[in-house]
Amino acid sequence: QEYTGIKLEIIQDEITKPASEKDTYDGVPVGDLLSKNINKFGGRKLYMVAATLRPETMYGQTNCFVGVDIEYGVYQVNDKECWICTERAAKNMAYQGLFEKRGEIIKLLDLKGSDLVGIPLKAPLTSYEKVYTLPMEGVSPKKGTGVVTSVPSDAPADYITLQDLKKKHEYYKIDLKWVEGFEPIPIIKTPNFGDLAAKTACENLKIRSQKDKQQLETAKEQVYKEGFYSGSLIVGKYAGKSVQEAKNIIKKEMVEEGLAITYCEPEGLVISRSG
Ligand code: ZZB
Repeated sequence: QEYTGIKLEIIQDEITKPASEKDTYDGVPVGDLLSKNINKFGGRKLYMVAATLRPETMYGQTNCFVGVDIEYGVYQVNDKECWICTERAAKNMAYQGLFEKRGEIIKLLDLKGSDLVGIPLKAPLTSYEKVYTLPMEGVSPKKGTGVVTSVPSDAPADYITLQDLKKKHEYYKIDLKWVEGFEPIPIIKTPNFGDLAAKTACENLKIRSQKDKQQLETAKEQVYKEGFYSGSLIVGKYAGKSVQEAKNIIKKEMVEEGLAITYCEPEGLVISRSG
């Protein structure tokens, strides 16, 4: 399976500001563990690396998802960058030559998804200036990087999770500011599902929450098909092009500009979101 790894840059100023000025998640100042260990990163920029099969949808990112109980690491890439992902993904990356020494990982810090919730990020191509890291129940530690970038216009699970978080922000212990005002952005036009395909699919199938796993699988398949075979972009440099045409061009450009990487997962080890 070939994914595009999208680099979402952690806004460092927000991490290093005094704890008293920070939002909190579950009673802890946002990014507390990172800020306490900031010297370990040697001034390198920190990126969350999200695995996607839909690089052409990056215009529609509204947030980033992690699993709160998933274990992540901060991995040294070179003298300028550190990436945050699961250890499993970091090892795959090392074997693919994405780090300085092939086959070798340098882990600078262990952390859990809950240590990342609330962190603001700069995401490539989207029109939101900053997006927040939020909790999602269905994130698999065994797929991709364990980090998911959220495109609620075209990914049913992302759409319903964002709705869930807005409705039940207290239950999920998140600050309303992290979700309020983040609406799905129409980026791809389709003949049967309109320009917010994920919303249409969730409504058609009467999906109410992120716990409707089976229905979400069905919605995902429908939206993948509709987008891939009949969708065309309505935003960005390639507006007017079909999804099929634009997908690889956009991916290639993002990789060339250092905004993304190609990340491959060994076949046979891929476990679907439904487990
Ligand atoms: C952005 C995006 C936009 C995605 C879209 C999908 C869609 P699949 O098809 O099951 O292999 N994803 C990536 N990693 C994980 C993970 N560890 N746990 C849960 N979900 C994960 O799934 C690949 C997609 O699932 C990825 O592509 C990512 O979401 C998410 F408009 O990235 B995608 C109709 C789907 N549309």
